[in-house]
Amino acid sequence: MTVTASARSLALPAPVTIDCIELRLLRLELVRPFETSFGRTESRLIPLVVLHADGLTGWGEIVALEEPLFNYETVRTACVVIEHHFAPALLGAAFRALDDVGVALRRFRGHPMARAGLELAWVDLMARANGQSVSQVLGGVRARVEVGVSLGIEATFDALIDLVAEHLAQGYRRIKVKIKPGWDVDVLRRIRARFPSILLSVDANAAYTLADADHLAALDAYALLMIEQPLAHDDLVDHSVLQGRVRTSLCLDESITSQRVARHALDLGSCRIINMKMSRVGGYGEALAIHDLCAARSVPLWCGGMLETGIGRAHNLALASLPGFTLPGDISASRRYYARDVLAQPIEVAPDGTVEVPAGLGIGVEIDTDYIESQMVDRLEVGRRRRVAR
Ligand code: OSB
Ligand code: MG
Repeated sequence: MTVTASARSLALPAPVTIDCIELRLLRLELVRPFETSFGRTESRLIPLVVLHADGLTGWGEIVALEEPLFNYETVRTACVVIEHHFAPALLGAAFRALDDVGVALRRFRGHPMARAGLELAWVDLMARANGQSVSQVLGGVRARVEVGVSLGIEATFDALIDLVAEHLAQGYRRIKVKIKPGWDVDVLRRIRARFPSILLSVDANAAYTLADADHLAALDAYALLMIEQPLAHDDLVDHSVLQGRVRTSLCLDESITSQRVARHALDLGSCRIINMKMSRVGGYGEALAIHDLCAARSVPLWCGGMLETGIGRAHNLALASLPGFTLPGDISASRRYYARDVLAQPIEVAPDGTVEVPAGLGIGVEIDTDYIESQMVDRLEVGRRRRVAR
């Protein structure tokens, strides 16, 4: 399957002018704390992006954590860089093509999650204005995508085993467990004793060093689909050495920050699988470039997650409908993380472990603006919203 160039080069019939950029900051509690090697998250502070252009609206989400634990960004740095740098570069500009927002921000360095929040909102707006779904605009080829679930570090082995069983019963097609030194081999031994043949992977979030190579090679005994980001968040070279010493495929998450870095990682043999997070690479433009690179080289690709609300999740579903996504993504049901999502209809996982790609306009989901309003703790508006009668 190939993605047609016409889908990608799609542009609005006439340019629209971005007149206002809103950040609506929500505080949402997680249904249970999520612990990784870098820390424990109990609730999230989430800036939703609302882009306004000539009476049209688009929605995006910023997934930065409150502290710089995953990458260097935080909720606050994202808000500051948008308010003072990114928004002024977009307001008043006339845009029509898919990559116009990305191109307008190209001269700025870094801050991919802030950048992605804006780009996501723009692509939603553009698809809506064009009467299409984001999946259609991108050249998506699937109506449903296969999903797995990411399970955090728990207080006891039994608690984790129960969660694995619960999520398998819900249909999830792949289980990923978070690991760190002291919570790895024993966990896998117990999971494999109970579930010998499930699709299983681990994610270390950069908790090990090359000095742990022999220890990590012991994970080869558990028939893992992959070991995700075992070494430093910005490393490629040590991962390449490690890949030479373990049989299990390495997958990079934190380290893959652009198409160029992805190419370097593949050329160096630093990984055999790539985790795609649009927010980590700066949005749709860079994500599509990485998708095309992986597709051209037959490198397995899957869509990662950052505890998104339904808005970020809907964007991830649209992206994961592209042909190059060949492994189940970390795109779980709304209820995996939130008792109540920001959507009128929560995202659900079917018993066969798939999620429907929303087919409505834009990201294709109905946004519950009243609920968003009720959970809002702060709001930032740059530019002036024009009242357009339509
Ligand atoms: O490394 O994939 C990760 C969540 C927050 C930060 C980093 C990661 C994760 C997850 C959860 O693993 C993915 C999800 O279900 O959204
Ligand atoms: Mg990861």
